[in-house]
Amino acid sequence: MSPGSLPVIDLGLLSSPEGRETLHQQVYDALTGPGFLYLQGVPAYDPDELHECTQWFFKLPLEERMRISKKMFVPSSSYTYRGFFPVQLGKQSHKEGFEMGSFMEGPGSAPYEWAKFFFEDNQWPRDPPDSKPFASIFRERMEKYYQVFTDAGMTLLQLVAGAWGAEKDTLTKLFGSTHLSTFRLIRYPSRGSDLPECALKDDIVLQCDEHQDSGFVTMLETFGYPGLQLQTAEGTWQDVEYRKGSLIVNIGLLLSKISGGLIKATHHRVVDCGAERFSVPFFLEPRFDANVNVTLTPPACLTKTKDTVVLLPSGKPLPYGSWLLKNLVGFIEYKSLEKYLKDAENV
Ligand SMILES: O=C(O)CCC(=O)C(=O)O
Ligand SMILES: [Fe+2]
Repeated sequence: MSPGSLPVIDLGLLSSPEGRETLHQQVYDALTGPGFLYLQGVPAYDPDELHECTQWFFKLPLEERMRISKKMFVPSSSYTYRGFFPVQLGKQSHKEGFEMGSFMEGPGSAPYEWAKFFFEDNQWPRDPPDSKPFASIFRERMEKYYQVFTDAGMTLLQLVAGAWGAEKDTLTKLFGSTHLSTFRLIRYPSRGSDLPECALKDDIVLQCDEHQDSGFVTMLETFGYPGLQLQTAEGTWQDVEYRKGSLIVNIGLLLSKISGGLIKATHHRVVDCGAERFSVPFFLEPRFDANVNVTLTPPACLTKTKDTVVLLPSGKPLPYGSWLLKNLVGFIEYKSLEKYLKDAENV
Protein backbone atom coordinates (compact mmCIF):
# COMPACT_ATOMS: atom_id res chain seq x y z
CA MET A 1 0.00 0.00 0.00
CA SER A 2 1.49 3.35 -0.95
CA PRO A 3 1.18 6.36 1.40
CA GLY A 4 -2.14 8.15 1.15
CA SER A 5 -3.87 5.23 -0.47
CA LEU A 6 -6.42 4.51 2.24
CA PRO A 7 -9.99 4.22 0.95
CA VAL A 8 -12.33 7.21 1.18
CA ILE A 9 -15.94 6.48 2.11
CA ASP A 10 -18.08 9.45 1.12
CA LEU A 11 -21.37 9.55 3.01
CA GLY A 12 -22.64 11.98 0.38
CA LEU A 13 -23.22 8.91 -1.84
CA LEU A 14 -26.02 7.79 0.48
CA SER A 15 -28.46 10.05 -1.32
CA SER A 16 -29.00 7.54 -4.13
CA PRO A 17 -29.65 3.76 -4.16
CA GLU A 18 -26.73 3.25 -6.57
CA GLY A 19 -24.53 5.29 -4.26
CA ARG A 20 -25.48 3.07 -1.32
CA GLU A 21 -24.55 -0.04 -3.30
CA THR A 22 -21.19 1.49 -4.17
CA LEU A 23 -20.65 2.29 -0.49
CA HIS A 24 -21.42 -1.31 0.53
CA GLN A 25 -18.68 -2.56 -1.76
CA GLN A 26 -16.24 0.14 -0.67
CA VAL A 27 -16.90 -0.48 3.04
CA TYR A 28 -16.47 -4.20 2.55
CA ASP A 29 -13.16 -3.73 0.74
CA ALA A 30 -11.86 -1.20 3.26
CA LEU A 31 -12.72 -3.21 6.37
CA THR A 32 -11.49 -6.56 5.08
CA GLY A 33 -8.42 -4.88 3.53
CA PRO A 34 -6.46 -2.20 5.41
CA GLY A 35 -8.97 -1.97 8.30
CA PHE A 36 -8.59 1.84 8.07
CA LEU A 37 -10.55 4.32 5.99
CA TYR A 38 -11.40 8.00 5.72
CA LEU A 39 -15.01 8.92 6.39
CA GLN A 40 -15.94 11.95 4.31
CA GLY A 41 -19.17 13.94 4.28
CA VAL A 42 -20.05 13.48 7.97
CA PRO A 43 -23.11 15.72 8.46
CA ALA A 44 -22.63 18.80 10.68
CA TYR A 45 -18.95 18.10 11.31
CA ASP A 46 -16.58 21.06 11.66
CA PRO A 47 -13.05 20.08 12.76
CA ASP A 48 -12.14 23.71 13.51
CA GLU A 49 -14.77 23.89 16.26
CA LEU A 50 -13.42 20.70 17.80
CA HIS A 51 -9.85 21.96 17.53
CA GLU A 52 -10.80 25.14 19.37
CA CYS A 53 -12.34 23.04 22.18
CA THR A 54 -9.23 20.88 22.41
CA GLN A 55 -6.90 23.88 22.59
CA TRP A 56 -9.05 25.63 25.17
CA PHE A 57 -9.28 22.58 27.41
CA PHE A 58 -5.55 21.87 27.55
CA LYS A 59 -4.72 25.54 28.15
CA LEU A 60 -6.81 25.56 31.32
CA PRO A 61 -4.72 25.82 34.50
CA LEU A 62 -3.65 22.34 35.61
CA GLU A 63 -5.53 22.98 38.85
CA GLU A 64 -8.82 23.26 36.96
CA ARG A 65 -8.15 20.13 34.91
CA MET A 66 -7.26 18.26 38.12
CA ARG A 67 -10.52 19.44 39.71
CA ILE A 68 -12.36 17.18 37.27
CA SER A 69 -9.81 14.36 37.44
CA LYS A 70 -10.66 10.73 37.93
CA LYS A 71 -10.23 9.02 41.31
CA MET A 72 -7.12 7.20 40.18
CA PHE A 73 -5.22 10.51 40.18
CA VAL A 74 -7.15 12.43 42.86
CA PRO A 75 -8.47 10.01 45.52
CA SER A 76 -11.16 12.44 46.71
CA SER A 77 -12.78 12.40 43.25
CA SER A 78 -16.00 10.41 42.98
CA TYR A 79 -15.44 9.64 39.28
CA THR A 80 -13.74 6.50 37.96
CA TYR A 81 -14.54 6.59 34.27
CA ARG A 82 -15.28 10.12 33.08
CA GLY A 83 -13.23 13.30 33.39
CA PHE A 84 -9.56 14.27 33.17
CA PHE A 85 -6.45 12.10 33.35
CA PRO A 86 -2.98 13.69 33.62
CA VAL A 87 0.27 12.68 31.90
CA GLN A 88 2.03 9.73 33.55
CA LEU A 89 5.77 10.18 33.22
CA GLY A 90 7.83 7.15 32.21
CA LYS A 91 4.88 5.21 30.79
CA GLN A 92 4.41 3.71 27.32
CA SER A 93 1.54 6.03 26.65
CA HIS A 94 2.58 9.67 27.06
CA LYS A 95 -0.62 11.67 27.09
CA GLU A 96 -3.24 13.52 29.06
CA GLY A 97 -6.90 13.55 28.23
CA PHE A 98 -10.52 14.40 28.89
CA GLU A 99 -13.23 11.78 28.47
CA MET A 100 -17.00 12.04 28.27
CA GLY A 101 -19.83 9.61 27.62
CA SER A 102 -23.52 9.44 26.80
CA PHE A 103 -25.01 10.18 30.24
CA MET A 104 -25.56 13.88 29.70
CA GLU A 105 -28.59 14.37 31.95
CA GLY A 106 -27.04 12.88 35.09
CA PRO A 107 -25.84 9.36 35.92
CA GLY A 108 -27.66 6.39 34.47
CA SER A 109 -29.04 3.64 36.66
CA ALA A 110 -26.62 0.74 36.85
CA PRO A 111 -28.06 -2.78 36.95
CA TYR A 112 -25.28 -3.95 39.30
CA GLU A 113 -23.31 -2.23 42.05
CA TRP A 114 -20.00 -3.23 40.43
CA ALA A 115 -21.03 -1.61 37.14
CA LYS A 116 -21.86 1.81 38.61
CA PHE A 117 -18.86 3.57 37.12
CA PHE A 118 -19.99 2.78 33.56
CA PHE A 119 -23.10 4.87 34.20
CA GLU A 120 -21.32 8.01 35.41
CA ASP A 121 -22.37 11.36 34.04
CA ASN A 122 -19.83 13.82 32.68
CA GLN A 123 -17.61 16.28 34.50
CA TRP A 124 -17.26 19.75 33.02
CA PRO A 125 -14.47 22.31 33.33
CA ARG A 126 -15.22 25.89 34.45
CA ASP A 127 -13.91 29.18 33.15
CA PRO A 128 -10.85 30.39 35.08
CA PRO A 129 -11.32 33.81 36.73
CA ASP A 130 -10.69 36.78 34.43
CA SER A 131 -10.72 34.73 31.25
CA LYS A 132 -12.94 35.06 28.21
CA PRO A 133 -15.92 32.75 28.89
CA PHE A 134 -15.81 29.55 26.85
CA ALA A 135 -16.82 26.77 29.28
CA SER A 136 -20.47 26.74 28.24
CA ILE A 137 -19.55 26.72 24.53
CA PHE A 138 -17.11 23.88 25.26
CA ARG A 139 -19.83 21.75 26.86
CA GLU A 140 -22.38 22.56 24.16
CA ARG A 141 -19.95 21.62 21.38
CA MET A 142 -18.69 18.47 23.07
CA GLU A 143 -22.26 17.25 23.52
CA LYS A 144 -23.06 18.19 19.94
CA TYR A 145 -20.06 16.36 18.50
CA TYR A 146 -20.70 13.34 20.70
CA GLN A 147 -23.99 13.06 18.82
CA VAL A 148 -22.45 13.88 15.42
CA PHE A 149 -19.88 11.08 15.85
CA THR A 150 -22.51 8.67 17.18
CA ASP A 151 -24.75 9.31 14.18
CA ALA A 152 -21.84 8.85 11.77
CA GLY A 153 -20.99 5.59 13.53
CA MET A 154 -24.56 4.33 13.23
CA THR A 155 -24.56 5.16 9.52
CA LEU A 156 -21.29 3.29 9.08
CA LEU A 157 -22.60 0.25 10.97
CA GLN A 158 -25.69 0.18 8.77
CA LEU A 159 -23.39 0.16 5.77
CA VAL A 160 -21.37 -2.70 7.29
CA ALA A 161 -24.58 -4.70 7.85
CA GLY A 162 -25.67 -3.92 4.28
CA ALA A 163 -22.29 -4.92 2.90
CA TRP A 164 -22.60 -8.26 4.67
CA GLY A 165 -26.14 -8.77 3.34
CA ALA A 166 -27.55 -8.64 6.88
CA GLU A 167 -30.57 -6.70 8.23
CA LYS A 168 -29.80 -2.97 8.38
CA ASP A 169 -30.07 -2.86 12.20
CA THR A 170 -28.01 -6.00 12.91
CA LEU A 171 -25.24 -3.97 14.56
CA THR A 172 -26.96 -0.67 15.43
CA LYS A 173 -29.48 -2.46 17.65
CA LEU A 174 -26.61 -3.12 20.10
CA PHE A 175 -26.48 0.63 20.84
CA GLY A 176 -29.45 2.88 21.77
CA SER A 177 -29.31 6.16 23.69
CA THR A 178 -27.22 4.85 26.61
CA HIS A 179 -24.37 3.36 24.63
CA LEU A 180 -20.97 3.33 26.36
CA SER A 181 -19.07 5.23 23.68
CA THR A 182 -16.20 7.41 24.88
CA PHE A 183 -15.28 10.74 23.35
CA ARG A 184 -11.70 11.67 24.27
CA LEU A 185 -9.63 14.82 23.83
CA ILE A 186 -5.92 14.00 23.91
CA ARG A 187 -2.77 16.06 24.29
CA TYR A 188 0.54 14.28 23.78
CA PRO A 189 3.41 16.42 25.02
CA SER A 190 6.65 15.63 23.20
CA ARG A 191 8.74 13.33 25.41
CA GLY A 192 11.76 15.61 25.23
CA SER A 193 14.61 14.12 27.25
CA ASP A 194 12.33 11.94 29.39
CA LEU A 195 12.83 8.78 27.37
CA PRO A 196 11.92 5.58 29.16
CA GLU A 197 13.07 2.39 27.46
CA CYS A 198 9.48 1.36 26.76
CA ALA A 199 9.09 4.43 24.52
CA LEU A 200 11.85 3.37 22.13
CA LYS A 201 11.35 0.96 19.22
CA ASP A 202 14.05 0.59 16.58
CA ASP A 203 15.32 4.14 17.24
CA ILE A 204 11.83 5.58 16.97
CA VAL A 205 10.33 7.45 19.94
CA LEU A 206 6.71 6.52 20.56
CA GLN A 207 4.02 8.59 22.26
CA CYS A 208 1.64 5.65 22.17
CA ASP A 209 2.82 2.09 21.65
CA GLU A 210 1.53 -0.29 19.01
CA HIS A 211 -1.97 -1.56 19.85
CA GLN A 212 -5.33 -2.69 18.51
CA ASP A 213 -8.45 -0.90 19.73
CA SER A 214 -10.69 -3.15 21.79
CA GLY A 215 -14.25 -2.10 21.01
CA PHE A 216 -16.27 -1.67 17.86
CA VAL A 217 -15.26 1.28 15.73
CA THR A 218 -12.92 4.22 16.37
CA MET A 219 -13.42 7.53 14.58
CA LEU A 220 -10.49 9.88 14.89
CA GLU A 221 -9.63 13.52 14.24
CA THR A 222 -5.90 14.36 14.16
CA PHE A 223 -6.13 18.03 13.03
CA GLY A 224 -3.12 17.57 10.77
CA TYR A 225 -0.67 16.72 13.58
CA PRO A 226 1.58 13.97 12.23
CA GLY A 227 2.53 10.81 14.11
CA LEU A 228 -0.23 8.23 13.56
CA GLN A 229 0.96 5.08 11.80
CA LEU A 230 -0.77 1.84 10.89
CA GLN A 231 0.81 -1.54 10.39
CA THR A 232 0.38 -2.93 6.90
CA ALA A 233 -0.35 -6.58 6.11
CA GLU A 234 3.35 -6.90 5.31
CA GLY A 235 4.25 -5.70 8.82
CA THR A 236 5.68 -2.33 7.83
CA TRP A 237 4.59 0.97 9.39
CA GLN A 238 2.80 3.51 7.23
CA ASP A 239 1.90 7.13 8.07
CA VAL A 240 -1.82 7.79 8.14
CA GLU A 241 -2.04 11.04 6.25
CA TYR A 242 -4.35 13.87 7.18
CA ARG A 243 -7.43 14.68 5.10
CA LYS A 244 -9.10 17.76 6.43
CA GLY A 245 -12.82 17.29 7.09
CA SER A 246 -12.63 13.48 6.99
CA LEU A 247 -12.54 11.28 10.05
CA ILE A 248 -10.01 8.46 10.21
CA VAL A 249 -11.83 5.22 11.00
CA ASN A 250 -10.35 2.00 12.31
CA ILE A 251 -11.87 -1.13 13.79
CA GLY A 252 -11.75 -2.61 17.28
CA LEU A 253 -11.21 -6.24 18.25
CA LEU A 254 -14.81 -6.89 19.22
CA LEU A 255 -16.27 -6.04 15.80
CA SER A 256 -13.44 -7.99 14.23
CA LYS A 257 -14.36 -11.07 16.29
CA ILE A 258 -18.05 -10.65 15.56
CA SER A 259 -17.18 -10.77 11.85
CA GLY A 260 -15.21 -13.97 12.33
CA GLY A 261 -11.96 -12.09 11.78
CA LEU A 262 -12.94 -10.88 8.29
CA ILE A 263 -13.00 -7.26 9.43
CA LYS A 264 -9.50 -6.20 10.41
CA ALA A 265 -8.60 -4.64 13.76
CA THR A 266 -5.39 -3.11 12.44
CA HIS A 267 -2.43 -2.39 14.73
CA HIS A 268 -1.49 1.25 14.97
CA ARG A 269 0.76 3.54 17.04
CA VAL A 270 1.70 7.19 17.54
CA VAL A 271 5.26 8.33 16.86
CA ASP A 272 6.73 11.29 18.76
CA CYS A 273 7.46 13.88 16.09
CA GLY A 274 9.25 16.15 18.55
CA ALA A 275 6.33 18.51 19.09
CA GLU A 276 3.14 18.68 21.08
CA ARG A 277 0.29 16.78 19.41
CA PHE A 278 -3.49 16.79 19.80
CA SER A 279 -6.07 14.27 18.64
CA VAL A 280 -9.69 13.36 19.31
CA PRO A 281 -10.77 9.73 19.09
CA PHE A 282 -14.38 8.64 19.50
CA PHE A 283 -14.68 5.02 20.58
CA LEU A 284 -18.07 3.77 19.41
CA GLU A 285 -19.23 1.16 21.93
CA PRO A 286 -22.48 -0.77 22.50
CA ARG A 287 -24.75 -0.25 25.51
CA PHE A 288 -23.91 -2.09 28.73
CA ASP A 289 -26.42 -4.94 28.43
CA ALA A 290 -26.17 -5.53 24.66
CA ASN A 291 -25.39 -9.18 23.95
CA VAL A 292 -22.20 -9.03 21.90
CA ASN A 293 -21.87 -12.78 21.53
CA VAL A 294 -23.29 -12.50 18.05
CA THR A 295 -21.98 -13.37 14.63
CA LEU A 296 -22.03 -11.24 11.53
CA THR A 297 -22.36 -14.02 9.00
CA PRO A 298 -20.17 -13.40 5.98
CA PRO A 299 -21.82 -12.91 2.61
CA ALA A 300 -22.80 -16.27 1.07
CA CYS A 301 -20.17 -15.98 -1.63
CA LEU A 302 -17.46 -15.87 1.02
CA THR A 303 -18.41 -18.68 3.38
CA LYS A 304 -15.77 -20.92 1.92
CA THR A 305 -12.87 -18.53 2.27
CA LYS A 306 -10.11 -19.28 4.73
CA ASP A 307 -10.78 -16.05 6.61
CA THR A 308 -14.01 -17.14 8.27
CA VAL A 309 -12.58 -18.25 11.58
CA VAL A 310 -12.22 -17.06 15.20
CA LEU A 311 -15.89 -16.84 16.15
CA LEU A 312 -16.69 -16.10 19.78
CA PRO A 313 -17.72 -19.27 21.61
CA SER A 314 -21.43 -19.57 20.98
CA GLY A 315 -24.11 -20.06 23.59
CA LYS A 316 -24.15 -17.85 26.67
CA PRO A 317 -24.98 -14.19 26.11
CA LEU A 318 -22.04 -11.86 26.68
CA PRO A 319 -23.09 -8.38 27.88
CA TYR A 320 -20.90 -5.68 26.41
CA GLY A 321 -20.20 -4.34 29.95
CA SER A 322 -18.50 -7.61 30.92
CA TRP A 323 -16.35 -7.59 27.80
CA LEU A 324 -15.39 -3.97 28.43
CA LEU A 325 -14.43 -4.50 32.06
CA LYS A 326 -12.17 -7.38 31.09
CA ASN A 327 -10.39 -5.11 28.62
CA LEU A 328 -10.18 -2.14 30.97
CA VAL A 329 -8.39 -3.98 33.76
CA GLY A 330 -5.52 -4.56 31.32
CA PHE A 331 -4.76 -0.82 31.64
CA ILE A 332 -2.83 0.34 34.67
CA GLU A 333 -5.38 3.11 35.39
CA TYR A 334 -8.12 0.54 35.86
CA LYS A 335 -6.21 -2.23 37.63
CA SER A 336 -8.23 -1.56 40.80
CA LEU A 337 -11.38 -2.75 39.00
CA GLU A 338 -10.01 -6.30 38.87
CA LYS A 339 -12.01 -7.08 42.01
CA TYR A 340 -15.22 -6.83 39.94
CA LEU A 341 -14.19 -9.35 37.27
CA LYS A 342 -15.85 -12.32 38.96
CA ASP A 343 -19.16 -10.45 39.30
CA ALA A 344 -18.92 -9.35 35.67
CA GLU A 345 -18.43 -12.91 34.48
CA ASN A 346 -21.54 -14.09 36.28
CA VAL A 347 -24.12 -11.73 34.83
O1 LIG B 1 -3.90 9.90 18.80
C1 LIG B 1 -4.04 9.21 17.81
O2 LIG B 1 -3.86 9.63 16.67
C2 LIG B 1 -4.43 7.74 17.94
C3 LIG B 1 -4.98 7.41 19.27
C4 LIG B 1 -5.30 5.95 19.43
O3 LIG B 1 -4.92 5.11 18.66
C5 LIG B 1 -6.11 5.53 20.58
O4 LIG B 1 -6.36 6.37 21.49
O5 LIG B 1 -6.52 4.35 20.61
FE1 LIG C 1 -6.01 3.26 18.99
